[in-house]
Amino acid sequence: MSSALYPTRLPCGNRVLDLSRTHVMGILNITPDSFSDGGRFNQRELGLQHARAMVEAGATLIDVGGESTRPGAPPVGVQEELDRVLPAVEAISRELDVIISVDTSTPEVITESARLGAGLINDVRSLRRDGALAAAAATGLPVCLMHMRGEPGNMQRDPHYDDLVGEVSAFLRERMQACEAVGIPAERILLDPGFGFAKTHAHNLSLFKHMAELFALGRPLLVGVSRKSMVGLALGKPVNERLYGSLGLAALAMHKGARILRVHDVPETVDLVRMIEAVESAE
Ligand code: 7PM
Repeated sequence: MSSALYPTRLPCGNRVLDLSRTHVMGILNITPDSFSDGGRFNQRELGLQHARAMVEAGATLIDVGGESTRPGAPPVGVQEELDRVLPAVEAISRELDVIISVDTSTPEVITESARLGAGLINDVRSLRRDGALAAAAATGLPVCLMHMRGEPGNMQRDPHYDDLVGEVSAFLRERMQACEAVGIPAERILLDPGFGFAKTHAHNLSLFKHMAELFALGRPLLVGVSRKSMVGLALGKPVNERLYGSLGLAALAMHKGARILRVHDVPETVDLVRMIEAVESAE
């Protein structure tokens, strides 16, 4: 399962990601509503502090996001997203030894983040927005393509699949081809099943169980399940009580061969990864 079929050295701007190992990607959400008194300077300091703590705890990537993908959330304007994301990218790039991933679908954010030191484009819309493919191609950076149907605003409206894994796989293959057509080669692509995006609870569980089938696409997988409804519904727990369930899924994703775990709880997940690595590297 974990003997990779792909090259293990992934250049991400001025850093290299070693895909022979499992990495923890820490989530950094930059939204004005996350702190009540949020002046921009204060926001920036808090964001940098949080990023620094995650890097010190062992995150090798920080995923910076300025647009809420929450179902029904109001869309964020381009300028507002730029104002949220770019200062964080700039500060993290200057201060910390980490690969910066930008969680965005917006061409202007892709272009400017790359200029300020981002190393990876993470787009829940798989570069389907106008201009996003060209913008990503021009950066020369790797991209993470994630499965989703529709838009965050309508994706949970009665999702249906005849062949869940087959349809997720076909979608990702089509997006890989769209990338290759604009000059983003397969070697620069990461894939993500998109847990919680246009999927029922049963879909999420089944897709997780059969995740390894997606390795037929020949690219490393990134998995984001941290604190998601998949955990909440299985355990009957609110978002602040989903740590242990999330860690269980992280261990299982790693066992199935996922290479990047996108999480909120970095120290706990890094311990988990290191523990599994200790066993798997034993004689
Ligand atoms: C509300 C709903 C808030 C959903 C936040 C979310 C992923 C991602 C997100 C993922 C990749 C969350 C999500 N999820 N990028 N961005 N994979 N590649 O729970 O699963 O963090 S946002």
